[in-house]
Amino acid sequence: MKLAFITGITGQDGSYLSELLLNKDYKVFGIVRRTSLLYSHTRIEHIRHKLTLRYGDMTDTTGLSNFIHNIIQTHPEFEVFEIYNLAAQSHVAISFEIPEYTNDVDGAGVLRILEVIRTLPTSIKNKIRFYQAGTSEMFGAVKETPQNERTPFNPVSPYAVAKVYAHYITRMYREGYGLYAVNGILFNHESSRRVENFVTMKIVSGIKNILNGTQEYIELGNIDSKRDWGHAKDYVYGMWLMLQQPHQEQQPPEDFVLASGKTQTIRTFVEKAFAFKGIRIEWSGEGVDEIGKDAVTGLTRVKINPKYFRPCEVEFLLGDATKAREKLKWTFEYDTLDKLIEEMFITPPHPPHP
Ligand code: NAP
Ligand code: G4F
Repeated sequence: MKLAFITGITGQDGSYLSELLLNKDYKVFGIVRRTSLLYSHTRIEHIRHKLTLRYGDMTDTTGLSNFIHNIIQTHPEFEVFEIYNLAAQSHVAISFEIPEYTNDVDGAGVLRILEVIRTLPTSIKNKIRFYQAGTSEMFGAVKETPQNERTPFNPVSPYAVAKVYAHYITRMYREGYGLYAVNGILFNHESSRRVENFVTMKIVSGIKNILNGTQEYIELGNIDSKRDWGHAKDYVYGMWLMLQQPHQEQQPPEDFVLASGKTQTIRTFVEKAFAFKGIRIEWSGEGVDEIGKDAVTGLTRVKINPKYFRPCEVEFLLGDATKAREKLKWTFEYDTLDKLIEEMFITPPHPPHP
């Protein structure tokens, strides 16, 4: 029996990873947070009946520990138990507003899980594999281009600083205690399941609203930063591959970058997304006064609003995933921004319920 526990199971990546693992015959467990709304798990509603969910929170050691122990005790015959730590306050701009909470969840939360694993009996611990959801944001004000597994980190947000802590504590538990614990360093990945406060979905839904007459224009912050975008479905496959590396004492598992190897500005994303709906955007003005107009109608469709600027910005990201391609044989289906944009437009945000 193969077991998997996913923190962050209700998130974009958690939903795709759950689908992948269920298709591979894993028994999948996850924690969900208690909220005042009864049902806010729209991304996993279609597979909910196949999942074992329990309330939990990355800030609550007891709950995490009880759940992990309970899974092990009720499945004594398990062959392998993979733990994917995807839970995070994952919004960079919001991390400047709630830095302490972000640190607690994204940084200390990882340590809480690692400690639970470390203190298990050796015979059990040896069958556990741990994945930590690291991020290209850790490269921050980048020190070299493209960024790979050897590029030094230079984080510039509370989110990224917490993730750097998570990266090193995961590595330390691997090197110091021999845990099978790996860091994925994943560049931006999006999908039709992305929420609208990330820039890609904000643009896609803004365009949909403009076309149905409920919105006049999209307000954005820095449109000249560059991102290396892929599709979440391809990236969760890479996470799974990272936990399938051979495990020998002399050869501990390794960390991997997942990236598309292409970088584009937010401005290009805007132009391509409008172009997908047959609208050409013409830019005029400068700085906060810059606007994007529909080249045919002359109507303003994009404005700059400084409220979306960040105290520190990651201006440029471009990943080099050579190691993952060569060692893990990782491949990705969504190899152009156009394909990604098309998927974001045409697929309904919530998978149909059974
Ligand atoms: P997401 O959609 O924001 O999902 C985050 C998940 O974490 C949600 O399930 C959320 O639960 C959960 N969560 C948040 N705070 C929690 C807490 N205190 N306790 C327990 N669960 C909590 O993020 P994603 O895009 O799927 O990303 C998954 C992971 O990869 C994150 O760690 C993110 O930082 C990292 N990452 C993402 C990208 C990317 O481009 N998407 C790139 C690199 C790394 P609720 O549904 O209750 O909010
Ligand atoms: O879509 P974003 O908010 O994503 P960001 O900051 O790159 O973070 C995402 O990718 C990381 C991997 O590198 C993950 F670790 C993280 O969890 C998350 O998934 O912003 C992208 C860019 C930024 O430069 C931002 O300043 O778009 C710029 N931007 C311009 N206007 C905007 C907006 N971002 C948002 N969210 N909203 C705007 O209105």
